[in-house]
Amino acid sequence: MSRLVVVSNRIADPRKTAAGGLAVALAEVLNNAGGLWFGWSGKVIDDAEDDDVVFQRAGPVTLAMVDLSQADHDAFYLGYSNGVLWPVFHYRLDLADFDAGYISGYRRVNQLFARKLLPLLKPDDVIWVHDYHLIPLAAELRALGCKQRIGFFLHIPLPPPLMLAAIPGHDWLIRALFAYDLVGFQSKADLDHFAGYVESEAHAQPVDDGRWRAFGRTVQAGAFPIGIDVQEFTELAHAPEAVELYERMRLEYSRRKLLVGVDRLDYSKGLPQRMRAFREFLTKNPDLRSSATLIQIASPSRENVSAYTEILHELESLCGSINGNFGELDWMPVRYIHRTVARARLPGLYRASRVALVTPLRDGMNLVAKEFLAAQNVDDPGVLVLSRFAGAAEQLREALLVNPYDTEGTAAAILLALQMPVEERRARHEALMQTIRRYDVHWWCDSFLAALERTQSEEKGTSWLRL
Ligand code: ADQ
Repeated sequence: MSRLVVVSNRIADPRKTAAGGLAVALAEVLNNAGGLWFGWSGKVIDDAEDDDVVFQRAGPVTLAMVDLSQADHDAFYLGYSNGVLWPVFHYRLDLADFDAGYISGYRRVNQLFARKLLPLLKPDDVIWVHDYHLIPLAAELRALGCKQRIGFFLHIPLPPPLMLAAIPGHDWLIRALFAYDLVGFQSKADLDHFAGYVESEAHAQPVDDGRWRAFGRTVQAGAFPIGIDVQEFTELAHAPEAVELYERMRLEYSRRKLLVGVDRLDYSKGLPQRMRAFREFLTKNPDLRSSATLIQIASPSRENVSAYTEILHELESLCGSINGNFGELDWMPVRYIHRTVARARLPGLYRASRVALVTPLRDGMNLVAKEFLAAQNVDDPGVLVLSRFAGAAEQLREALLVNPYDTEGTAAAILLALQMPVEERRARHEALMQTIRRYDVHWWCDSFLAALERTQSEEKGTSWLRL
């Protein structure tokens, strides 16, 4: 069997998956199959150029890590990845900083990764590259002669062709995707954007189902919606830490229904819009006011990127004014917590909540939506209010789908969710559970890797890939 090599910007010890999300999903694949996980160590040092790869053994997995210099970190990570690709891919051209220096730093780090990774590879390795930080990695590896199968998965959305075309160097970026054997997206919408872009901008020809030919090369692309480990998360909901939190919340909020939001504090998550919708709900339903409390957990994220400080202040001021205007001596409508909740406690919080508000303006998938469902009591489940702009909305049709820009519509959905009879809650929850069980994280890994294995091998010349 081939060895699996996973490459992602950040890596984590797969035996300790405290962070959730991508780290948990990748740990899952690697722990099962064993293999190599290559990425940035998280360390920024004065001069990383000649630094060696640091290895660490973590059960069946070898972690291989490189440090970044301050200049590379600033241009690659802060500048291009999070200052250009993250906002544009989340449809926020207004927040992108197209400083011309960033793209060369982005390319430099991808070249550094390729140079350091290449000597570690075995001939029949299968390489799986993750996310927007590393789009050109396969092209850089191919330029050094790498012939192994390489797959790429984009965890965030791909915007429509014209929006993509606003990025200076967009053609370079998308051409680099053709160095992969398989490119995976979270949703059909993202795949359609890819097809639209390559057909209109790169004059690519659709070859057959899911394959496109351009730049003298053929690439396979598909939608592989990421899932969670439903069984693991359900078990976590019954473990002591979650149960303890659940019981404490139930006691403290015995007279109220809880609404919950759990997000990284990011402008893509629609937090101010969510607060405005909740304010609208409180305004329109004075009789229900003191019977509902919204707990919003927003974990600190990328605090050295300026757009993030702005969203932090906006959210704080909205929560403050809602509590100031609607609060009573014995009731505050919003509890806003600017911290990460330990993964082991999250299911307790989800289970104690009647409603989850998962209302991003744009999201690749959103795993919180799936975790909330998995943590519910099947006899008395809560209701998922989900943005139609989350990748998860393509799959989770039985959730209450909302347009997060529509304050009144979202407020109406909150009311509906709080008043939904138990029979309807059960029926919706059962249908949603079927979907998340069927398309869980194991399905995601297996189907992506099987599709990568099936890709037809093609002469992987190196010359056309020079960017
Ligand atoms: P994220 O944008 O980080 O991930 P999401 O999928 O919602 O978003 O969450 C990832 C994980 O982080 C979840 O397991 C969640 O429990 C955890 N998490 C989020 N906020 C937290 C908090 N405040 N405290 C504790 N834990 C928290 C990116 C894409 C998503 C995509 C994932 C996986 O942006 O669209 O679903 O990758 O592909």
